[in-house]
Amino acid sequence: MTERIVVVAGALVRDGRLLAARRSAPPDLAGRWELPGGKVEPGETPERALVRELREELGADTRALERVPGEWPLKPGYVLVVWAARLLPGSAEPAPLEDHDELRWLTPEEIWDVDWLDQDVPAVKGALPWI
Ligand code: 9L3
Ligand code: MG
Repeated sequence: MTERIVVVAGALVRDGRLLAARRSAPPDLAGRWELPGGKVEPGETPERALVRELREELGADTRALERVPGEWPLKPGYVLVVWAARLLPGSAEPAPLEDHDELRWLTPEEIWDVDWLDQDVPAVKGALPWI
């Protein structure tokens, strides 16, 4: 049986800006930018996985709003899906606590100023209508 691991990432939007996170690990991905997130665990919904991952990685409390249509292949056996998300009122300001070393809130004009991971490029394009 072929296992298919779903990686969920968040298009976290605030005041017309999209949060981009620069990876600090693993070495082959370090320095590249992504929509933050991670693997969905067995028995977990993608929405819950996203909220958990953004809490772990950014220290922020978020809500998954809507699935961004599409899915994008990562390494073999892994697929990327994206949800639009927002910060909950009273959440701490997102910070690069784990796996990232810099965050940027990008305006639509700045979206392509950062070096996105290859697989995140189509995912970010898909998320543009939410910004
Ligand atoms: N990945 C790619 N784009 C993303 C995310 C969140 C993850 N926006 C890739 C990087 C790793 C794998 O998926 O190869 C698992 O991600 P993580 O658990 O290391 O964040
Ligand atoms: Mg992650």
